[in-house]
Amino acid sequence: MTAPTKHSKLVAWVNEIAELVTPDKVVWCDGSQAEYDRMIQINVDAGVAKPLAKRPNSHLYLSDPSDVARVENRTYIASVKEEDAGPTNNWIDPNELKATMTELYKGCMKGRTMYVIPFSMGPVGSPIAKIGIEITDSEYVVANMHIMTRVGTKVLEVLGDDGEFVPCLHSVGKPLAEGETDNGLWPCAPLESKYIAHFPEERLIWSYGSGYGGNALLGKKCLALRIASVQARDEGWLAEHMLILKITNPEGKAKYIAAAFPSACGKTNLAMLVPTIPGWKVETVGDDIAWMKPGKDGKLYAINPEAGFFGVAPGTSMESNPNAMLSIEKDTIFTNVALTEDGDVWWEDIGYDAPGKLIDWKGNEWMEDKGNKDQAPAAHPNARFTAKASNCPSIAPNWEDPAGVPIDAILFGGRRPSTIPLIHQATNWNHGVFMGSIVGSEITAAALDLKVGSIRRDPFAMLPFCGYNMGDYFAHWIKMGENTPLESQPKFFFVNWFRRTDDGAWLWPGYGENSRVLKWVFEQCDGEGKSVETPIGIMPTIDAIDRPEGVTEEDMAELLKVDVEGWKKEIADVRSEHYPKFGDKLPQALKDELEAIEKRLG
Ligand code: O2Y
Ligand code: MN
Repeated sequence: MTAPTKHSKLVAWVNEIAELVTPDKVVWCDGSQAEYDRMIQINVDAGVAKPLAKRPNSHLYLSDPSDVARVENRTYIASVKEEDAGPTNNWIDPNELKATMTELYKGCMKGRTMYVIPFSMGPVGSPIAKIGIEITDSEYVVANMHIMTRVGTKVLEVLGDDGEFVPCLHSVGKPLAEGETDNGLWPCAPLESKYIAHFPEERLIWSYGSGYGGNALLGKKCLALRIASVQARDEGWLAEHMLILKITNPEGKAKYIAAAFPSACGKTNLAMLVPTIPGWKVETVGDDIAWMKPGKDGKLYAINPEAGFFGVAPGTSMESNPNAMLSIEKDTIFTNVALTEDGDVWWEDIGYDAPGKLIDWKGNEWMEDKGNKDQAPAAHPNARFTAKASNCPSIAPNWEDPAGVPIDAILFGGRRPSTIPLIHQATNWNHGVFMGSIVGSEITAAALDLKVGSIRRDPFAMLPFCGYNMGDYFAHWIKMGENTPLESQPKFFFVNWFRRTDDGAWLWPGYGENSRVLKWVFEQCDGEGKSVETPIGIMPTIDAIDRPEGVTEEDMAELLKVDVEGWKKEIADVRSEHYPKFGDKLPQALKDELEAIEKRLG
């Protein structure tokens, strides 16, 4: 196929890769519906995808049991200097890694088609958007990229003859012999030859051996976070693991909130929240990634670089997230959920019992056995839906505004059963950066490296996604504050929906009731909330947030208490365990914040 572009650098790269990976043919993707349908049909014919009778234009894929999630221990930041990857990333010398991977790539697309996917992260042509070109041998990846990004000819038009793009090379690492097909099996390579590699100085991504999610849809975590975070540092903006939501009060005044939470804290649920407070509206701009750039007025303007949701299915129900459930009624790719006899999907905590005999994510027959607490789940815990943002009933009408939306507030949060109150606010930008730097969730089940009850710190929820030294990343955040006029700065908050009583019961109902907390955030942005200064920051007065049903005055007092002893332990942990990891890269401004809060706690 001749290249549909005169971009000589792009054409040369595509030819160079084709020579290395020796596919049977090369196809340039145009982003059309016909192309999407073709990709799915190829997979259906090969037995790796099933049409779902109950959901129009929707399909089920079951992956190989070894290829079910991002592989952090096979993910590398191959910066020229090891120090630039920092203490929180895996590093291999880039020349060594390229040599290893080049050997793996040799002939790896034999028997397959090599697809060239031009894609835009962000509305095509937006001044905040970036263009990537993904080469892949996976039809599943092409179809998912159609949903998650903007793909095709229009992207090549914006790229022109010499525009900048991020080359993203992907292979499942499973060449086919003459006449061989996938024959119902998800193609991938064994764990020890999987590599998810980032070359930050070259703005280059190489992925080998996995066909799943963040390992293979290279626009998402690889480009929009790891490589973009490096671009953002160099160009003076922010690439963040944050949802973006629009909240409108009963008078019709709107504000925009970005929020960072570690995995499994309900980011997608918050982005699609249905408020319980009358007259208030929440709309979705994005559920996972925010790119924020200073506008002419000094404010940060954010776009969601993605065009879809790659959401976790288990736990998603009409109760926890009705907007997500409605988004996936059609045009959806499901991965590793269970299949019902009548051609629908099912997963744990979908809100109703399994309707009879299922096929589980491993392809075996499965009957729900409620008496058996040890029954293996029907859906893999990291099973996913890939759904178009435009199919989401709560999508904000301006979610694709190329100029972005002005950010009024930034939230951080984690799963913290004790100590951290329902909400507190930073007194200034640097205090906000301090809050972001200590984000984490409590370990509730034995993990390899951490004991139950300890805090797994995940600064800014960027631990697996920062493409450079996290100490330098903190410094970049501090610098962004210095460059943002005080009156244009967003307000920073720390929220915690996950407080429990001593008996383990939830103190706060969460979900739609979180709108009560967002209302206080809204009011604080206007300087109208009822608040009080405390040693840990600004907090709501006891009557500032309306109590939902079931939350007593005592519960509220507990939720808004400053647990001085707990905080002293928290801060001691930051001083002795967390901050030392960053050595002399830790900015002085954060050392100052640490000292200041220590002093305030007495
Ligand atoms: O396991 C994967 O490959 C997906 S990870 C993911 C997907 C969507 C949004 N966020 C995440 C994440 O790990 O933060
Ligand atoms: Mn995420």
